[in-house]
Parts: sequence; structure tokens; C-alpha cells
Amino acid sequence: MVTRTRSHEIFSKAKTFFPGGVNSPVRAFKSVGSDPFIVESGQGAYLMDVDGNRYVDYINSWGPLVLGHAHPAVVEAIACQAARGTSYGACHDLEWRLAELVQTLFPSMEMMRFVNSGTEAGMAVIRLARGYTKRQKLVKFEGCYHGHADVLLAKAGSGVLTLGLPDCAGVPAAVVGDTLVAEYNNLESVERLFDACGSDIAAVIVEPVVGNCGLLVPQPEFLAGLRAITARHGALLILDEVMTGFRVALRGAQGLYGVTPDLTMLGKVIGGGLPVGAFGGRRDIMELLAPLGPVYQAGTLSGNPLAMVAGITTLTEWSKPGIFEATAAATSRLVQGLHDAAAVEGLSLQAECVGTMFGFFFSSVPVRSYRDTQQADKHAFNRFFHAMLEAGVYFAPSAFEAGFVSYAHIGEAIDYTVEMLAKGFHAAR
Ligand code: KE4
Repeated sequence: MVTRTRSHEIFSKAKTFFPGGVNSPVRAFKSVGSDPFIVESGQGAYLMDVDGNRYVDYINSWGPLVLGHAHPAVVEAIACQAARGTSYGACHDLEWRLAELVQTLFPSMEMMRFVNSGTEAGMAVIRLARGYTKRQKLVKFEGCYHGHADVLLAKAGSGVLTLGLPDCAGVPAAVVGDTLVAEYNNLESVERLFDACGSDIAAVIVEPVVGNCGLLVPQPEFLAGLRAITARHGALLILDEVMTGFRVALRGAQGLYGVTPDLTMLGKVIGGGLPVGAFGGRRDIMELLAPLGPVYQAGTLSGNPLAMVAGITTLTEWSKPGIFEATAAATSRLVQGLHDAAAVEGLSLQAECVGTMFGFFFSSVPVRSYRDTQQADKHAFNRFFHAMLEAGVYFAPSAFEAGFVSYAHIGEAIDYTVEMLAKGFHAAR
């Protein structure tokens, strides 16, 4: 039995400072019904907690750490830069160098701007899309998460065409009144919205591969369909690649599925574990941004040299020949292990991966939309989660998140995980 005495002590103290003891809700383990462990350090594929327990980490800081924790080249680059200054609030040589690396893999980003989180990128692209099209309405998809900006915290109204309703307290109805909600992988649900108010719709925003209600893979022609519908109605297509960028493929989902958006959101990987987001796209749209144009956006730490150099080092290492492919192969091996171990226990499991991102549901039917996710067996997942945690394998503490594999997982960490899966599925029955 794993003991977590020190973790409990620290978490009790944390709860006096932070709501739920955390600085981001999912970390509280509320969905899996236990207290979280407290991290002491991370190294490669592993996290160590303050009680000396070691876990294979499939959260990877929710996606950024494609090379694993504390990669030597990234640590050295940050240390060297820190000695030259952590933030200048002024132009410097590293900004364009990261932008050039990003643009090489994301050529649709003719121009871009760095921010400090995916949420900031989401706020900015919506304002930019509205400024460019001079339209108000926005289409998002149920189950997709684009950060916690008010305008994006909308849920579907009762009727198909009812305007968005606040998805959490504190969001004024007026702010989400122009946010329409469609169903992922259902082009008809998008066509209906455009038939009703296409000339007022500024943009469609989508996670091209959904990672925020578990993993949802786009059905053939879904993304191409969104591209065609938005082009036909003069609306912009925004791909939120904060999670999928460099993860599902080096060139992101837009490279993998061959769909060119008007605007893209990035985050996570481009900061290599430091706070970075980015948004970018067509030059004629981006040039509306201050100081060139009338759409305002700004940020004290945007493009700071520490985050830039962490991103440059991470992307440089990650794009070296064979690195991505080897990590994607390890991810496929993990998913095959999930299928095999579940079958031994006679459990129905839907498990998939796209590149180095994976997800699974305890479900007997394929999961293609948010609505499908709601019939998955969350209690079986929770039993699986805790048995695997006891075995030293840390999956996302929620049935409705994705998992992430790093280059550091190849070999020992994946082998150990596959070996332990039988314990998890035995407990899940
Ligand atoms: P941040 O503001 O958390 O940097 O990014 C928001 C965001 C935007 N778009 C996508 C597709 C995202 O996945 C995210 C953030 N992802 C969550 C994972 N479910 C971050 C984890 C958390 O909120 O603690």
C-alpha cells in the first residue's frame, strides 16, 4: 500500500491558501474522488512525490513536455538565459527564432503573436475574428475547451438554434449570447447554424482532435467540411491546436489532416513547460492587430526570453529525425496494451491515439462526440485510475481528459505500464 502522509499534510496546508488546494481545478483529483499526491520533482517519464513514490507520468504537464521532465538541453538553455535576464519587456533575438521554427511547421501562420497561455490565445483570436469580419457570432463545439475566457464558456441552449448559455457562474448571458454550440463530428449541426445565421457568424473554433472530454478523433471529411462551410459563408476557421500542435503530428492536426485554417491557436509544447501561448494565421487578418491595426491585444511577459528559449530548445530536439515517430510508435504500443489487457478481463474499451496523444473510454460503442462520452463508465475508469496509481502509473485524474507520451517514455516506462495494466483492468471490473 502506497503511503502519502507528507502529501496529505502539504495538501491540507494548500487548501488554506487555494480554493480546493489547487491552482487549476483538474489537479484536485475531485473527479476520481481522492486527494492528489504532491510532486517533489520530475525526471524524464517520471514524477516523484514528497513521500518518495515514483509514477510513470502520462499527464506531462497536460501536454507541453514532449521530451519529458527536466530534459538536460531545456534545463541548460533556461539556466543560461536566466543569467542573461528573465524578462526584458522589449524586443529581443529569441522571439523571431521561435516564430521561425513554428512557421516552418505551421506555414498557415504567416504572422503570429506570442502570449502566455492558451486562454489568452483564445481571447485574442475571437476578438481578431470579430474585428476582421465585423460579425459577432461564433460557433464552438460541445465538449471542446479553448481556455476560460468568458466568451468561450458557453453551453448549448435547449433548442438547436438557441443562443449559447453561460457554462459556469459569473459569465454574463450577454457575453455568450452570440456563441452558438454545435456537435463535434456532426457537420449537419454546423450547417443548421449557418443556414439560420451564416452571414452573422465570424468564426468556427474547434479542437481538431478533441482532448478535453477524453480523446475524440475527427471523422473523415469533418474538418474539411468545416473548412468548406466557413469559406462558403465568409466566416473564419480557427483551429485550436494548443493541445494537438506538435503532438498529433509535428505539423499539428492541420498538417496531419490537410486542412488550412485562417487562424491557429498554439500553447503548451511551444513553451517546453514554461508559460507560452501563441496565435497566428493569415497576414491580412493579423495585420489588424495593434500597433498596425485597430484590434488591441498586449501582454507584459509575452515573448519573454526564458519561455522563448525553452520553446526553441524543445522544438529543435523534438523535430530531429525519428524522435516524433519513435514516440508515436511507443504511444501506439501503449494503446495496444490497453486493448489487450481490457480484453483479458472481458471489459469493453474504446482506446485510440493520434500521434503521441491518446485516450480511452470504458464503453462498448465508439465514442465520436461529447454526447457519446457521457455513456462511458466513469466509475470503472476511477477504479482503474486508482489501481494504476497504486502500481506507480499516473493517468489523467479524470475520465474526460487525454493522455500524453514523451520521448522519455520509450522503453522502460512504457514496458512497465503495459505490464501493470492487468492490475488496473482487474480492479475496473
Ligand atoms: P491554458 O490557458 O490552460 O494554457 O490553455 C487553455 C487550453 C486551450 N485550448 C486547449 C485545446 C486546451 O487543451 C487548453 C488547456 N488544456 C487543459 C487540459 N484539459 C489544461 C489543464 C488545466 O486546465 O489545468
